[in-house]
Amino acid sequence: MNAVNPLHPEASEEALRAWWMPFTHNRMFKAKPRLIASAKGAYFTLKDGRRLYDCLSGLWCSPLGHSHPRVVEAVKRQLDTLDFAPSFQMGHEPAFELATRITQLAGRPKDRVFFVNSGSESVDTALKIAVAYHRARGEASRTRIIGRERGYHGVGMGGISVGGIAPNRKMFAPLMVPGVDHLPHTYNPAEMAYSVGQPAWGAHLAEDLERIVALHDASTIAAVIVEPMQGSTGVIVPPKGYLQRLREICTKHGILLIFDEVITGFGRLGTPFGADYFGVQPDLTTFAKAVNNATVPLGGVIARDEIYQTFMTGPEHMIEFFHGYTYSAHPLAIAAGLATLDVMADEKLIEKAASLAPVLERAVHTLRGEPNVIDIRNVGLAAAIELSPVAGKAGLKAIQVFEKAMDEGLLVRFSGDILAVAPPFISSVAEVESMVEGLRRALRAVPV
Ligand code: PXG
Ligand code: PLP
Repeated sequence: MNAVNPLHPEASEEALRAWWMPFTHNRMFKAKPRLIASAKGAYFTLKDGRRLYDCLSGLWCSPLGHSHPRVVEAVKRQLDTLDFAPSFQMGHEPAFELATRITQLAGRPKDRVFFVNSGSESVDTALKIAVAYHRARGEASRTRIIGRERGYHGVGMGGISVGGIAPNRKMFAPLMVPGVDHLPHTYNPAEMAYSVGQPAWGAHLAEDLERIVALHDASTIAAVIVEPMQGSTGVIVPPKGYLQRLREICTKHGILLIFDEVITGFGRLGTPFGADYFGVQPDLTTFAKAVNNATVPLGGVIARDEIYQTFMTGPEHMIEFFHGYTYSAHPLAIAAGLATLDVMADEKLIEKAASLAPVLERAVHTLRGEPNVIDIRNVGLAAAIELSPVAGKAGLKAIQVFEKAMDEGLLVRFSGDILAVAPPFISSVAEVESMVEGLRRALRAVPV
């Protein structure tokens, strides 16, 4: 039972037994663990001493790099002042300040922010706001939510219901929210493989929303939820004009448009939000991850003022929205958020992401023609490389490249047979370029 791992003699099977790890091949991992000891800037240091460039900014969440001194300092200071504050019927000032700063960054200073602790909670919260909003307006029949194939909206019951990734859904069918339908995803390799940035083909796929509205009737539909760019499924970039068309159809039928900006929020596309990049404004925005560089869990929902005002009716002694989490607006998470937004502004990191985006774009598309590569996609400071699968063993090819990339000093992300990269904004041009060269060597090291 207590087999000793030669790389990590301390990591006996027994020592690794108890933690049931999330979204991980637990048995493979525990047979050959990869243990992170520390992180600084754009690099992780493993327990065995190896140093890895953090190609995905953690899990898309640490654009400032790890342990940014100003974020660390802010959290330490907060810890000495106020470690926890109840947010039910009490409040602490920094949370109000961060909410204001987020609405300013979003260019929607009248909007309101509801704080939660993760992207999954932000999605479930947004869905509840959408359904309750229509009910408060006297349109209680609007309950249906439209998600999208290949969408990832976290792992809450609402999120998996509107999400479109089969393995995340199939085991949990009886737990899913009823009354959900899905738009088709927009990926079509025959029409868009190797597109540089947004594909030119595919705006017409938004017309499927009209078909769904015709099927169910607009009076039954509360909201449409989409990621502006589908991140988790492997950087599927919306076709030019597609999101504009979704917006038009939603407006026409009184349907709320929710952008899930858990990945695209706070600079990943080189603009504050994906909404800014694509020039389309939603009614509700979910965010998490980069809002506070992931130093302490934090997420939230940005709501148009009109949505908030719709709840502010009824007797004043009544709670307007029966929802919230023990840790909503946790002081440590809020402190990290304020410091993160300060650093982003002072170090012009969103502009930095915008300036690195063409560097990544140019470099990553040079991988076309390398072994196993069947598509390359990019937008902002994010890219995906899709690999041809090993026959009958989906996902294996990506694991092989992932391991070779580790030998090259790179921690990349894979999901299915797709590799994803989204480097920290603090990266240099040389780091982004050498990441791609390391990936090239990793690709060449794996048999076709
Ligand atoms: N919505 C979107 C659009 C996301 O990308 C969530 C909701 C859920 O957030 P939480 O904080 O509950 O995990 C996400 C999370 C990956 C990867 O490798 C992506 C996510 C999480 C972990 C890994 O692509 N997205
Ligand atoms: N379960 C129980 C028994 C609880 O008392 C609470 C919160 O009070 C929860 C779940 C929800 O926890 P959280 O507010 O951290 O989401």
